[in-house]
Amino acid sequence: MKKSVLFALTLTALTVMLTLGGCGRTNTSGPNNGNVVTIYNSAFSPTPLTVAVGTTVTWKNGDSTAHTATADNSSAFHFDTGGISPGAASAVTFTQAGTFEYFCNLHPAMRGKIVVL
Ligand SMILES: [Cu+2]
Repeated sequence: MKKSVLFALTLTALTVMLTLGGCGRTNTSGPNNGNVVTIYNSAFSPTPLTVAVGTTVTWKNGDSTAHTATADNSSAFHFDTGGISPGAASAVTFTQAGTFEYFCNLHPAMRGKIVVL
C-alpha cells in the first residue's frame, strides 16, 4: 500500500516536471539542439552559431525549396552539404577552430556563419 502511494507520487511529480519543462519539446528535434541550424524563410538560424571543436552541426531545411550550406571559397575549412531537400537535414563536423562563413549555393544572398572555438 505504501509502495503504491509512493509510486503514484513519483508519477505525479514526473508528470508535473514534464509538463512544466519548456525545453522538453525542443530536445526532441535533434541529438543536441544547440548544434542545429534551421533553414526557414530562406534564412539560416541561428547565425552565427558558436560550437566547440569536434562538433557536428546539422542543417535542417524547414522551407519548401532546397537549400545548401556551402563554405565561402575563402574559408579555411571547405564544406558543402549539397542540396538539402525540404524537410531533410545534412550534417558537417567541424574539426578545427575558426570562423567559417557559408552561403546557400542556390540562393547566394542567404548567408551564415559558424564560429568554432
Ligand atoms: Cu537556398
